[in-house]
Amino acid sequence: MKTNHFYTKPGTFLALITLIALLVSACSSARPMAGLTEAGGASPALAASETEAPTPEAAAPAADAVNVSHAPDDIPAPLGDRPPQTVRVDLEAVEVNGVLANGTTYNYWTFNGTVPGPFLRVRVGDTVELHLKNNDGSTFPHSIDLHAVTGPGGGANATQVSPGQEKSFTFKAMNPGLYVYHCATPNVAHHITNGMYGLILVEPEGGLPPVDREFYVMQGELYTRGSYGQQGHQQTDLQKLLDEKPEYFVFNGSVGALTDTAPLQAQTGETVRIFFGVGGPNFISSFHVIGEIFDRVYDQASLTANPLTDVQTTLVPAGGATMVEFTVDVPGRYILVDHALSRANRGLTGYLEVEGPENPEIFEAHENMEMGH
Ligand SMILES: [Cu+2]
Repeated sequence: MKTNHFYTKPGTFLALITLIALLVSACSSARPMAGLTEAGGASPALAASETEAPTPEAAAPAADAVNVSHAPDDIPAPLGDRPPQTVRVDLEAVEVNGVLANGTTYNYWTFNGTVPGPFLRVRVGDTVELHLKNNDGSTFPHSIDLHAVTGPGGGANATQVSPGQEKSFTFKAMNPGLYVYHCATPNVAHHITNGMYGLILVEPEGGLPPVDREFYVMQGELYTRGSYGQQGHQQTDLQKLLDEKPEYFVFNGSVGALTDTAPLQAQTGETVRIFFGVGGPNFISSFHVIGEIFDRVYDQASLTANPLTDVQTTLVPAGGATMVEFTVDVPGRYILVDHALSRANRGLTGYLEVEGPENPEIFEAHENMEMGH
């Protein structure tokens, strides 16, 4: 395993505890697909999520489970300095069995099959024609509320759409910023925890300052009947959802999405921008990158206020976002966490892997002698 660059100040008890917690988490986050292809039958209890029927033991992992996690580097290119225009956005609500963790599957509800949904990118002044289709294989109606919308329900009223149907509405992007969108069909918390959230960036006039790398990361939590790590196909536990007692916390939809499947990657000397949002539905994030300092935090995802500078950890509310920027100077593995670190033991870790020449002027580990006993 690579050397972990955790804290530059050695020897504190807190750092040691953090190290142990993260190592445990990192070791448990591997998620090979083996075992997921042996289960018989398709989609056991696909539509049972809204029922109260008890399932004392989880069914076998869903044989058709796919990777639903959105790749963190899958972002549309910056818009540049273009004038406002009319933009058509097509989204589709899709209910799909996905891999939640190693040997554990879950019936996700998604926009376009991924968690989070597509990263939408428009500019201030654009007129957005939003079409929401509900896949004809769906069991439930779905909808969309974009926080970038000025209008009733953020679009939710106009888009309550039954399986196999499509609805649409038009809005003008009035305010630049980075906004959460989510399904807003009751029970809304249930639709969000199942994966129906994403981010829409409304670029300010002239666009954002150029950076070398942009990443898309969202945090959410899941409420399964089985406890964290239990194998098999997991149902939603609506009582745990109501009680706000999640079993899983995840970046981009699943355990291991940003560690084993698709870690963030950069080269030394590059500037990195992370679009970070919290789908939730319930928990705020104390977003932190271990071993880095945010050079700039666009607090509350406000792109028109001056950014905060030199920030260690930033609060992101449920249904909120932030944009952070920093330069990576030293090669190694940097770990994305919510600094409420118990959550790292419930799946909430991501890696930023930085490659390039060592930079001993900024960081250098010493070759210490082993202490004999
Ligand atoms: Cu929905």
